[in-house]
Amino acid sequence: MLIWNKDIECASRKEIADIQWQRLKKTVSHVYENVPFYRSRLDAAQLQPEALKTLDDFRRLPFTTKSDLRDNYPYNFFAVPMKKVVRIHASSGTTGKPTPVGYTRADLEMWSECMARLITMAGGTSDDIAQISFGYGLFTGALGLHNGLEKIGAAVIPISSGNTEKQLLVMKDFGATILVSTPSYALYMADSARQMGIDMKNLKLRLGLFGAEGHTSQMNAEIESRWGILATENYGLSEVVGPGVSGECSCQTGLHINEDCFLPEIIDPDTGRTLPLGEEGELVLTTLDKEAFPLLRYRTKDITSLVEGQCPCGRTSLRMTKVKGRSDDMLIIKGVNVYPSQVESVILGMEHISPYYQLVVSKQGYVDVMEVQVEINDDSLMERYSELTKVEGSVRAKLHSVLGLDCKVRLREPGSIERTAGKAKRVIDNR
Ligand code: DLL
Repeated sequence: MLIWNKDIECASRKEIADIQWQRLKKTVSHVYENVPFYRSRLDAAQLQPEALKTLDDFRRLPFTTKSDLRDNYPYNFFAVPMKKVVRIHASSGTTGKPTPVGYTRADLEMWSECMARLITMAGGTSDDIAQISFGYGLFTGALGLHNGLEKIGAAVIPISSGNTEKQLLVMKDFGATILVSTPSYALYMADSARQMGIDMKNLKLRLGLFGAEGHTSQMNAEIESRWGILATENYGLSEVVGPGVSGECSCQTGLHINEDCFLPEIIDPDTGRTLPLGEEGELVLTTLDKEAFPLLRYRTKDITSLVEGQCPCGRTSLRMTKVKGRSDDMLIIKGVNVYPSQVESVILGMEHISPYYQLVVSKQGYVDVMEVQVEINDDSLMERYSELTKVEGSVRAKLHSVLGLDCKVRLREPGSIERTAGKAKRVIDNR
């Protein structure tokens, strides 16, 4: 199995901690000198750079949140003069203004190094032809993978997202071996391929590099079986770098974190208290090797846990488990906490149900009500009322037994839930 950067990816825990400590000191001095926001925060906490004595002291640093970035819109978090910035992306905020993030030439090099490691660990090589079906633009997904794939010597097809028929034609005729997209778009493309009568056996596709949204292992298995490929996932966020924070190797034992560049920790999202290794909570990341847009203890809002121990692939890095959801996507229905991913794991693989779903949340009086809308996979069922009732009942019963929650279920016709070429919208909140 190929390893892109063995010295780092297979380093001992002590070696990694030493690198992290050296880089942390540098980062804290850099932001103290160049970002007024951090200078005043660190002064207020009496944490001038020289106050940090060991790596563990990073837990005393103040958190950074999305709203801090918004308050400093557009460029007050940039730690270098614009003269040194060579790229600007922005986070895909669904509301309000996008948050710009900047990269120096060295940042772009670090980013593609991180991507090269993740692509190689998933099994990508210079023999591959990679179709990038993420939207190019302010979104970091497309160019992040693009640069990493070129770095390892793969041939990149920068087709961007949308126009699914053309995607499939190009995939077949150009002989793409790797697909880069969101998992939900990969699923939709597989459906479209079936409708177009494309036989997957005539495609050369062998590997998926999926990311930018959460999906359950059940959904991953569904994508793997429809395409007949190995589907791996990678994780990241624009504020911290874009894709490149972590990714799965072909053993699929969790997402290896590029720990020499991103220092991870898990906190209790309510109290901010650091949680022990293995416990589930909010991922917080400190960048260790960024010039233009360094961040201290950035609260990602993503819920996951950290796993240590050597992976069968030989890498020694901490891994994160699949992201369960975002803390702000968690619904509280009749006092029960529900993540969309839990609903996904319940409905995936159920008879007559296709893997498309949406949760519609509304208020009835003072109570939050959740309707789970799922698509049936067989048109003819729509005419058989008694069978429909049976299917609906079994979905409701399964949701009840797994989530401990009685929710409304609405069966929808095949193809009626919106498909997207980007990130799927799982929750419609009408409250
Ligand atoms: O989605 C960066 C990215 C692009 C990662 C392509 C991987 C592949 P943003 O648009 O800023 O950046 O959105 C970041 O997306 O905080 C997570 O909530 C979610 N996310 C990204 N990757 C995963 C993943 C990119 N593998 C936000 N699993 C993050 C679950 C993910 N959620």
